[in-house]
Amino acid sequence: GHIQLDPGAFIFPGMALSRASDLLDAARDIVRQAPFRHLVTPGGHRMSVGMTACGEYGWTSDASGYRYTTTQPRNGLPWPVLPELFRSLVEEATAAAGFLCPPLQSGLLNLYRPGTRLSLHQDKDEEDAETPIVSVSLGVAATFLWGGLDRASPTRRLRLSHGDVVVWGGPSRLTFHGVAPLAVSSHPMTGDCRLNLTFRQITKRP
Ligand code: MD5
Ligand code: FE
Repeated sequence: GHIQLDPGAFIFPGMALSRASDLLDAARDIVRQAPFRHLVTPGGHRMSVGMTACGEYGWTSDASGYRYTTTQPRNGLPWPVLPELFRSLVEEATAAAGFLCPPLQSGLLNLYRPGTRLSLHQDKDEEDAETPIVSVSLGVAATFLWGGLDRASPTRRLRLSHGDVVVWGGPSRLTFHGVAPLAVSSHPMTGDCRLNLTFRQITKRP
């Protein structure tokens, strides 16, 4: 079963559950090659989310702005390879949502600890404003904020739990969204953390 949030936006509760431990192993392997870091926004704020990436492109932020890079800013090396396990899950999820699977050019890993939050934003640093993004939630459950196409639109609060997969594309691709501060809680696979994986196409013509 699935929950439709809006046209083109779906939650698939538990879709990744049976693969969670393999997904976490693959994520740990990526983090060994490209450790989490706290990026600074162009406005000078240190983000509370720990971030890293895999695949052809990784998302970076600093004083000069937000952008995708093909190398890790800290050492100039390519981002770690995007694991096949991630690809197959994304293919399954996009098909279930009725989308064609986009060329997967980036996997972003977001680490939440107690109190970590992500303020309301649009994902608009990708060149195509319609291709779907897929996200996988692992570990401690979070309250997800789902707004509309204007920053001032009312927001719905939704729970994203371990193993839940979200797909949003088409008319919902530029919806404002965020994550409320993570509660102090514990999960057998991640301790007090939540790990969120998001998968994206970055360039229009890869
Ligand atoms: C996260 N990540 O949980 C969040 C939300 C990001 C980002 O926003 O840009 O890395 S991912 C889950 C998500 C995003 C957009 C829409 C919906 C879910 N949704 O329709 O429920 O780290
Ligand atoms: Fe986002």
